[in-house]
Amino acid sequence: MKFSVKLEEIAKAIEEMRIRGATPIARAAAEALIIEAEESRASTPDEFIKEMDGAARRLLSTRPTAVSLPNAVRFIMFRVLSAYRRGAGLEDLRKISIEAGREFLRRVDEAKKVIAKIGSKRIVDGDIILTHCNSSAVIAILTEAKRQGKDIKVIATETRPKFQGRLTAMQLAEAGIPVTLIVDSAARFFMKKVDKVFVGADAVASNGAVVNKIGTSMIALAAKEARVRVFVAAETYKFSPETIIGELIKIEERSPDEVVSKEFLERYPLVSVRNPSFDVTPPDYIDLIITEKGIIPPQAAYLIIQSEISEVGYDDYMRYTTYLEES
Ligand code: RUB
Repeated sequence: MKFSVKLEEIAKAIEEMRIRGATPIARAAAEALIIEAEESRASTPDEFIKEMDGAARRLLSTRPTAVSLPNAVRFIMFRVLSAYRRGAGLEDLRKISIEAGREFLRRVDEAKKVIAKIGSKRIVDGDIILTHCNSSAVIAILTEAKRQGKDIKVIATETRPKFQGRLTAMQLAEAGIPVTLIVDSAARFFMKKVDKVFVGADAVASNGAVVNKIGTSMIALAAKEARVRVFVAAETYKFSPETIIGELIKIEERSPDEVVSKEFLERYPLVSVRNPSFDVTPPDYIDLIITEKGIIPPQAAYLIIQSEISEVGYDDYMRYTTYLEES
């Protein structure tokens, strides 16, 4: 498969989590495809499509759970392949790829602003908010609430094993928001003091189930027990179209080295480590999902997916989905 060194660098950065979080991953994928199109040396439409296709497949192979990644790739490749099928020439295909990539990035940035505005309305003066992992959508909501002059406090879980909660604590502190960092297993201990839980999403299924950092479902369970409302911030490009035809979202399992050292495992061969990176929170444990199209109950996730698909037409959308799955 032929694609540029730059694209390989971006793919590696996603794999190794130097670029992480559903939105940054989607942005990086769109940027990588723009660069691939800009710098392509292909001399025919066939060669160009082959190169873009190789690039798309490499990006898709990096991390399996964040649906924002296939949705970003699909947004761009769907438009390029449709033009190719209509007989577009090389320069047109290049232009269409770049423009589609830029359009996706514009939508991502716009969605973040709208979500920050809509989500911040759900926060009132004095709220204590618990969050898990590091979601750029949640950070945007909390910093917007702070900008509006609301006096809020945040409890952030450290998020083992990669400690993304430290990033959250740093980013919120820089925005002037007081943060208490806790170990993940202290979430239920503190839940009595919490007014609202805000988390991000890597994927939203058509039944409203939310896939997010491992531990999210336990936090949602503790929140339900304590009658604390759970809000999920999820741009519409995190909704999974495949789930309407019964596909399950793949949960990434990462290396045991993130949990214990190789030496430890060598010393104790009877010990094994499991390291799933995400879990599924059922819709019953989620109060509302905040999207850039408005706030919805999780049960309305199907409608969001349907409206995304109807923008390009169901048949074409699904045809391209199948095409990607064959990769
Ligand atoms: C990140 C994570 C985040 C979502 C949403 O996991 O679970 O909550 O991706 O993030 P990881 P955002 O660190 O393994 O990528 O709101 O920025 O899209």
